[in-house]
Amino acid sequence: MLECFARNDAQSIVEEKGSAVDLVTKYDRQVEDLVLSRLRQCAPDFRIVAEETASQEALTDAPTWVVDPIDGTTNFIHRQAECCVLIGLSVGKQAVLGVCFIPKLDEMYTAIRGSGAYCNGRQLYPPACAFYASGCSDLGKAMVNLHMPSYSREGKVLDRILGLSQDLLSHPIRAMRCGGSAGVDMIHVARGRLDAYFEVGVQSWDVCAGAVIAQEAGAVCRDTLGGEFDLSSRRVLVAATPALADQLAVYCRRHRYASLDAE
Ligand code: LIP
Repeated sequence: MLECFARNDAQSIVEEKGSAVDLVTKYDRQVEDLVLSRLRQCAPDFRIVAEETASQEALTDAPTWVVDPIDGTTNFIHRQAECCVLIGLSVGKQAVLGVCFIPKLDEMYTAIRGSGAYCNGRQLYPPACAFYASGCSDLGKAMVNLHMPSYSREGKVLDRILGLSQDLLSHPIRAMRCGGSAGVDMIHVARGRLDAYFEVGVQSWDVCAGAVIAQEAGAVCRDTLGGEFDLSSRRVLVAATPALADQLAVYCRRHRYASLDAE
C-alpha cells in the first residue's frame, strides 16, 4: 500500500468515474481490494460499504465496515500530502470505530468509541500527548476549512457556498482553508491543526472513521445546520468545541448550506 503512495505516478492512471472531476486510480482499487480482503477474514459476517468496488448500499443497523481506500483521490493524483486510507465501523448506524492512515505524514490514527483516539500509539488527549482538539470557541480566532464542491458545479450552489465563505471572511474569522480530504481535515481538527472543518456532499465512507477519531480527541461532530451528526446525511461539521460548532451552524443556516441542490 505504501508503495502506491511512494511511486507517485497517479497522474498517468486517472480514470473518470461519472464526470471529468470525479476520478479514480488503479491504486484506489488495489488498496480497497487489500483492505476488504483483510476485513472479510477478520469479520466475515459484517456488511461492507466501500467507495470503489464493493456495495454502496445504504447503511443499516447491522455492523458494517465503511471504507474509503483513498480519501482525497484528486489530492493524491496531484501529489498533495492530504490523502488517507479510511476504515470505519458503523453499528446501529452510529460510527463506533475509526482508522485513518495518512501515508505522506506517516501517521496512523485509531479510535474506538469510549476508549480514546491514538496517533501512532500515543493518545490524542492531555496529559499523554500534546496533540488534541484546540479548544477554540471563538470564531474570530478560528482557522476554518470549508471544501469547495468536487462534483457539483451548478452556479446557484457555487453562489451559496461563495456567499457563505464571504460572510465568514467578513466576520472576520482568523483564516479559511479549502481542503480535499474529509478524513484528513477531521484528523486536523482532532489534533488542533484546524479549529473546524465542514462540508456538504460527503459520503458515509468519507466521514465514518474520522468522526470517531475526532470525537474521541475532544472535538464535536454535528451536521452543518447544527443538528445531530448522521453518517448518511451527507453533511458534516467538526469543530474543536460545541460553542464553535454553534457559531458556524448559524452561518450555514443563514446560507442554507445543507444540500448541494440548486434550490
Ligand atoms: C473526497 C472527500 C472530500 C471532498 C472531495 C472528495 P474522495 O473523497 O473526502 O471531503 O471534498 O471532493 O469527495 O472522493 O477523494 O474519496
